[in-house]
Amino acid sequence: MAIEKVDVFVTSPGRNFVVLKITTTDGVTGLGDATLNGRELAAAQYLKTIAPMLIGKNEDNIEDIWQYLYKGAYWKRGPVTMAAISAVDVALWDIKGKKLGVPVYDLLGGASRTGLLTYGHASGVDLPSLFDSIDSYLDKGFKAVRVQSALPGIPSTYGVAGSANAQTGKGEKGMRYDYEPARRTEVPVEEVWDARTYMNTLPGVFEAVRNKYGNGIALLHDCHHRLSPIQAARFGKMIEPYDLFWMEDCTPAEENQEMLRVVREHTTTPIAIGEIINSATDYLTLIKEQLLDYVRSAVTHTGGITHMKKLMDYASFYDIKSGFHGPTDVSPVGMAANLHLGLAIPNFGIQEYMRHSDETLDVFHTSYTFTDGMLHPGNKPGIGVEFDEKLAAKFPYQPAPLPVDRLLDGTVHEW
Ligand code: GCO
Ligand code: MG
Repeated sequence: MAIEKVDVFVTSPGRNFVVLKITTTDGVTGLGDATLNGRELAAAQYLKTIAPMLIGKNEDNIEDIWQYLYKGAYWKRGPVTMAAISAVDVALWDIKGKKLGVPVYDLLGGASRTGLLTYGHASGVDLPSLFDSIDSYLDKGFKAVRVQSALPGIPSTYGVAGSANAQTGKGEKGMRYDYEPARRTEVPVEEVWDARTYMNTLPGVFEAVRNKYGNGIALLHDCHHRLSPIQAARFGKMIEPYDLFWMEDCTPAEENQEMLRVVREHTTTPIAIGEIINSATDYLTLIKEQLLDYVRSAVTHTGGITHMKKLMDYASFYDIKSGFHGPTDVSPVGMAANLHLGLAIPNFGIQEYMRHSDETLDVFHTSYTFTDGMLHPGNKPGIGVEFDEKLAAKFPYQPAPLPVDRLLDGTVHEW
């Protein structure tokens, strides 16, 4: 019983993914996800660097292997390191589940609920197209939707289907977008951002949505790190009447976490943050000072199930809940890992769900299910995802960096 083989794949069925496959001497295989959007090859190279260190290790010792990779690297944390460690960790949980014949959530303490409340991404270039988009999510059974809107005079806006750089899914007009890859090119596209236009527009959009749909549905919104602390504080206050489930990444407080104190002092709009935070230690202040309500990390980017479980257990003592990152740049393997963890922890909040494209799902065969607005990881042993290596080989990597943002005067801004 030992790790015999470690394979790293970079494939691009619709978008780029980094997949890890670990095979044991008994022939059991496990899958992990190390997709780092726009920097995929860096994560793949990290995995290739650590692959020989894994050979011969006992695959049962997940915690020990985690510590070996984390402490043994000396260079701790960081998105590339933590995505690579995550891939190994999830592959080992997958193997353990398969060996014991149980789904991973069972190994984490069992199911704490029957399914995971999920939110989809609604967006519009104007109110009618936004309403169409919300309707299409409600028709599909979603009970929670993220609402993003285009801004007058700004050609393309983050998260909006139909804006200049968004790639709208075929045959699903107004329903889905794959914002990333913004374009398959080596050099990022550039976009424009203006906070004044945004602050003048969005509260009216939420008001119109509440007037049309009432208070029964949960509404979420992603500010994508673009507001200054005082703008975020004001924005949170302005949107309080519309009762948002959360405002996400209202200010770039991943780096200077004290910035969130300013926001907290002024508004009761719940705060979600962390999709680019990649270690539990980077949450210590945020949690202890209760500067957030929802942890946005994904298992893929934050050291795997082992590390995220510790993070969420600590958060539970402060009644802080999960809102794991689930964009299409988290592969179906990473998504399944999110779902197993989310089903098991007591402090689950909500799960983001951007359905992967059909091309992606031809390569990754998933067993998670979506019913009535809820996701469930399924009951197959392990994480329940299979990877078609032959088909994956037909989709070679193509560079697709995330966009870069500039203010109206050309200054580079947070994207
Ligand atoms: C989200 C995110 C994504 C990220 C993307 C970057 O809330 O889903 O903000 O849209 O921008 O995952 O790779
Ligand atoms: Mg986000």
